[in-house]
Amino acid sequence: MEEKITKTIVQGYFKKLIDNLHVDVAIAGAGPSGLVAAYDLAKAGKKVAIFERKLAPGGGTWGGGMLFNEVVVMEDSLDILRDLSISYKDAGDGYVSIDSVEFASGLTFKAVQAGAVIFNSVSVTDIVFRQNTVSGVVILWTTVERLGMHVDPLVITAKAVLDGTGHPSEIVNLAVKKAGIRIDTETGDIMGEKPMWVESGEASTVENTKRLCPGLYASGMAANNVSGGFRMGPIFGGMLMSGRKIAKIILKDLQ
Ligand code: 48H
Repeated sequence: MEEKITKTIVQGYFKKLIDNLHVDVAIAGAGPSGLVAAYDLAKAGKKVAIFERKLAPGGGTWGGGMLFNEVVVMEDSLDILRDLSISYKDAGDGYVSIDSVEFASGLTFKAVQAGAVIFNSVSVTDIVFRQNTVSGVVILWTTVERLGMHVDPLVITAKAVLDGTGHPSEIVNLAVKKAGIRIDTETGDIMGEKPMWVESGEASTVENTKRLCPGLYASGMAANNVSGGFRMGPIFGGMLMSGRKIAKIILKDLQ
C-alpha cells in the first residue's frame, strides 16, 4: 500500500510536468488576475500552466483587507463572479462583498477545472528569450530559491508568457533588466506603482493590461506597476477584468 500511494503521486506529478513542458501560455503567479486569465484561456482550449511561488494559490486575496477576510468588488465585474459561480452579498452603492476564502478557492478551483495546471511552490526565476521574443519561463522549487541553494533550474517553453506576479512585476522586471527589452510603456521601462487612488487604480489596471513586447504580457498589479498606475487597496474587480482582458488579447495573438 505504501508503495502504491507513493508511485501514484510520483507518476501523477511527472505526467503533469511532462505534459506541460511546452504550453500555449505560461503564467507566473496565481493571483486573481492570473487565475481569471487561466480560466478563460483554458476554457478556450489553450494549454495553460501556472507557476505559483507559494504553496496556496490565490495571491493577495486570502487576507481580505488587513486580515479581515472579506473583499470588495464593484458591480461592473459581477458577470465574472457569476461566470465563476462565486457568491457575493450586496453592499449597496454599486459594491458587493465576498468572503475572501471563497474568492481565493473559487478562482483556483474554476481555473483548474477549466483545464489549467497549477504548479504550486514553484517560482519563475528567469525568462527564455530567443530572437527578440519571450519564449518561456525558467522555474525552480521555491524551497530551493529560499534556501539559496546552488541548483540549476528547469525550463518551460511557451508561445506566450503572462506576468501575474502582482506588485513587483517580477517577470517584466527580468525582461527589462536582463534582456534589455524596451517595453510598451511611455518610457519604454518599468514606470513604478503610484500611491493609493481607488477609482484611478481600478481603471488603470484594466487600461494597462496589455502585451508589453513579443511574447510577454502583464495583468493585475503587475500591469499597473509596469505602466505607473495608482494602487487601489482591497478591491478586486479591476484584477478580474484585467485577467479577462489579457486572456482575450493572448487568444487573438495566438490565432
Ligand atoms: C511564481 C510568483 C512570482 C514568481 C510572485 O499579487 P497577486 O494577488 O496578483 P494580482 O495582480 O492578480 O492581484 C493583486 C491583488 O492581490 C493586490 O495585491 C491588490 C488588489 N492590491 C492593491 C493594493 O493597493 O495593494 O498574486 C501574485 C502571485 C502571488 O501568489 C505570488 O506568490 C506569485 O504571484 N508570484 N509566482 N514566480 N517569480 N512572483
